[in-house]
Amino acid sequence: MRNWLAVAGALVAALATIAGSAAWFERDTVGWGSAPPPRRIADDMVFVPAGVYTIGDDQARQAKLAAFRIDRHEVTNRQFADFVRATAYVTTAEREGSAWIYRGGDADWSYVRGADWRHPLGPGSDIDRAREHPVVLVSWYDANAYARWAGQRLPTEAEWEVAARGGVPPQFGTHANAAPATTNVWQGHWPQRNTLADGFFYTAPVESFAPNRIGLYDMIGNVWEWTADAYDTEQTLRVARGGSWFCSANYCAAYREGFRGKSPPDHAFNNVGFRCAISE
Ligand SMILES: [Ca+2]
Ligand SMILES: [Ca+2]
Repeated sequence: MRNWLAVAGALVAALATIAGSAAWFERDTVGWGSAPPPRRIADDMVFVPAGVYTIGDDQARQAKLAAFRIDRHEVTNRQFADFVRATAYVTTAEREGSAWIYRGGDADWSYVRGADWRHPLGPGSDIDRAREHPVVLVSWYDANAYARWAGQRLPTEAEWEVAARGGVPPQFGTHANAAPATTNVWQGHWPQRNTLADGFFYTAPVESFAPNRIGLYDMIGNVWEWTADAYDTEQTLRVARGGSWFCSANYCAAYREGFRGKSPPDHAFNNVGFRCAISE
């Protein structure tokens, strides 16, 4: 099973050996679960004024938007835990008993029993030291359930892109394939090498990197973010945006504002999360 959000060229998935996986986990100590210095994360939102904005990846299109606010950072494990505590919500992955995780090596994505938002690397993993990391292994339905509880909603695809661009119109025909230096993506050639130049193999605590021009963190990288919209008229896939820690230049150069990722709404991956928006 390919991660729909990995996009990029075909690659035959081969099962990683146990030894191979172990080696990758060893190198991961700097990434998933590393304890960030204690700091207070403000869960506020950023205002985006009404307007007609130019967006698009290869081609300009106009998006007419009403004013809205969007979360400054991806929804964290701490926030999602508050939701689950208040509602006893059970996620899609918990109901199904399995979810999609990447365990290093060239096995691509594995449907792992016991993987869910509390166990983002499967059984034996936890989020004890990852309260301020983005929640992962949440389906599109889970993201919507959280948003409803919070009195919010998922941003539309256009809202997400306008916010990510932060007022800078797209420059067409200038896609840089190289990984951006100021966000959590995959540096090096996937899958053989992750240089960890950004310090993280998996997720980073939100707000670990500089914000964009309007104060939004991790719009690009860290985790893909579900949006409200269907990918096309077939309505079977939902759009996610921004790329993730899994995106490398050779496999998934999706770490840009205009790139349209897609995934079935009931799939949960450990590189996909979300943030919320609210209409003014
Ligand atoms: Ca990284
Ligand atoms: Ca992100």
